[in-house]
Amino acid sequence: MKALAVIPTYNERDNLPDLVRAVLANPSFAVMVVDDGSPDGTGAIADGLSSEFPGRVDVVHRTGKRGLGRSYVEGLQRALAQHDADLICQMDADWSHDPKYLPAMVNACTAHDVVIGSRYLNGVSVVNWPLRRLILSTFANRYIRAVTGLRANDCTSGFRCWRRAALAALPLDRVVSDGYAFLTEMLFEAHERGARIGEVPIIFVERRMGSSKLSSGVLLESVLTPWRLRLRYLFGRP
Ligand SMILES: Nc1nc2c(ncn2[C@@H]2O[C@H](COP(=O)(O)OP(=O)(O)O)[C@@H](O)[C@H]2O)c(=O)[nH]1
Ligand SMILES: [Mg+2]
Repeated sequence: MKALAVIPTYNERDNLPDLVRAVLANPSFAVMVVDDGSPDGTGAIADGLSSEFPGRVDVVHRTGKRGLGRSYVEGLQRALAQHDADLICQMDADWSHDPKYLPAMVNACTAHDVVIGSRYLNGVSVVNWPLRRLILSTFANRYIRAVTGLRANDCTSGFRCWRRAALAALPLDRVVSDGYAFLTEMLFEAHERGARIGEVPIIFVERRMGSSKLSSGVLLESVLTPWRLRLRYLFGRP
């Protein structure tokens, strides 16, 4: 089965080259980098990788307002429109989502429509996070499960592998949130459509190079989105 890894980037110059090489070490994989005009030149580095691996690295240079959710929408829509991969994965560029887990996720897609690389499947497998961030993330997941009815242990993981048809069934252009809330919203849309959601355990290691783009606006949105999703579920889409 052919697979495509969609990787959003913002200032990931030091992480991207080795990461792309590690993903492409799997012969069935191609990569799409969705760069948001990174000031550190990540976009040009991605172009270089595209020349180094002809036909295996697609690069999207976004302009205008930057955002992780917007980048995913654009990248995933393009993956469906312009690539013929059977499986479409999403992963971060900072090595927190180690490509070594991709084969297990791809395998699990034989029995599931979307497979999550999960930090909270067997207890907690997160390395190098400050305690407050760990508490925030585990609390967020309990909260999301309670409010939305999703059952996955890690609803906010950005490490996912989709069967093409399950991804194509989602109304990507109507997903309005950004950041982590975007990930919850996508999973909720899939759940509403009867997608079989699976999880594979990963050990998530906090980035060593570059910096996190987590912001308080993104956090507030994550608190409100589960309620919006639940209300929409109860009362139908406006
Ligand atoms: N295209 C794009 N990528 C982003 C943006 N913000 C973050 N990213 C990428 O999304 C991934 C996760 O971001 P990160 O800052 O590590 O978030 P954290 O892991 O939650 O701390 C990384 O690959 C980032 O480069 C953005 O606004 N646009
Ligand atoms: Mg990160």
